[in-house]
Amino acid sequence: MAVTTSQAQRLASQFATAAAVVQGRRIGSGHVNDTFEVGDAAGRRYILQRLNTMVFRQPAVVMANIVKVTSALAARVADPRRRLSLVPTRAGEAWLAVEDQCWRMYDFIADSTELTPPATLAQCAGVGQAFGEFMLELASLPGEGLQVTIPDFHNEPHYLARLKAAVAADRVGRVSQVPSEIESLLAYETVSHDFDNTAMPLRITHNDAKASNVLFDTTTGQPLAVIDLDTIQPGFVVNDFGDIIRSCATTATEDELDLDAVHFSPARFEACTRAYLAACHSVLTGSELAHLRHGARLMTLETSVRFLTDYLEGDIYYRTAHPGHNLERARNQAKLLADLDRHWDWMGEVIEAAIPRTD
Ligand code: ADP
Ligand code: GN1
Ligand code: MG
Repeated sequence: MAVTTSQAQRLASQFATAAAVVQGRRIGSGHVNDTFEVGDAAGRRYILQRLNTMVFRQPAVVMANIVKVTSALAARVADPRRRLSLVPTRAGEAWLAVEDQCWRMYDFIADSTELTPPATLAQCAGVGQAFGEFMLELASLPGEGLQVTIPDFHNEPHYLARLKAAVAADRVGRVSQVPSEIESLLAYETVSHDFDNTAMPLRITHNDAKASNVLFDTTTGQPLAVIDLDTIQPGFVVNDFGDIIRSCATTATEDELDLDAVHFSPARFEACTRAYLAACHSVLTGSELAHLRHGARLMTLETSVRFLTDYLEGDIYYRTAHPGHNLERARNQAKLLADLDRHWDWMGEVIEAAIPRTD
């Protein structure tokens, strides 16, 4: 159900803002949630978001994870601009339930911007550094850890099975338009099963580690904070690395229509990889290091498969601007995947060379 800015502004009054909320506007490029920037009469700004409960079916569990993570970060990261901070409701809760919807508020990180996509190699490095440091901060999260909020979120065989099911059902009659797209993605089935994660530790991972989920300081150009914490749950670090690469080591955004403009960028790959490993290599195991490039391939495959599946199911999951939008994104990611694959051996060499040596 669509939500208007004035509805959001009204709901904002139920959170513990410093003064009455007097303004609001929709912002962000996310495909799933609704995000608003609101301001109060005292001139303070906040982020108000509606969690998409069709996607996040257990909002209480999502928010319990976010409370744990933001509390742990508050204890470790002194600068409030370098982490997300929840603003509680006036009743002292972490979030607001309105009918079956979940709303929550964060402090606004001023003078910051998302980069979609990063324009420079330094910005690519900033994304790698931010997610590397974020993982490191959470590696020692006390307590019993986090709960799973979306099962099978990065399970490639699961997504390929869903694509096959969507093809078989052909609910909206689109299958006949895209036989080659379906065939080329299903050809990756062996690859997606050829990934032994049994030796890798389950960690607290972000699981949506794309470039737009890092805020950069508009004055210094440095990375500030990792945001968009809804998908944080136990996972494999290689998937986060993979999403960094998918979203940064490309010459175009996910929405680029001209496939000739979509290429894997070796220089961007190298910048992200060096910065990521400089930040967090000290905690990564041999198996994780050996599988980083698998993460890049799997996350790009997964994203293409999920966009194509949503197209075949009638655009029910991602926010789209027009009927072919999911198909365009699926083709874009498939192009990137094919190009990335041509650099398979090279990626392994770069990763190996980017591991800082202590001896
Ligand atoms: P989505 O799930 O829709 O991607 P995000 O949590 O990533 O939502 O937020 C969408 C956008 O809103 C971000 O890319 C960023 O531009 C802006 N944003 C989110 N949180 C903050 C914040 N605390 N301070 C400033 N801007 C923010
Ligand atoms: C969605 O919400 P957003 O735009 O940050 C999706 C990710 C995809 C991404 C592709 C919960 O992220 O998994 O990788 O789109 N989030 C969810 O851009 O499905
Ligand atoms: Mg986001």
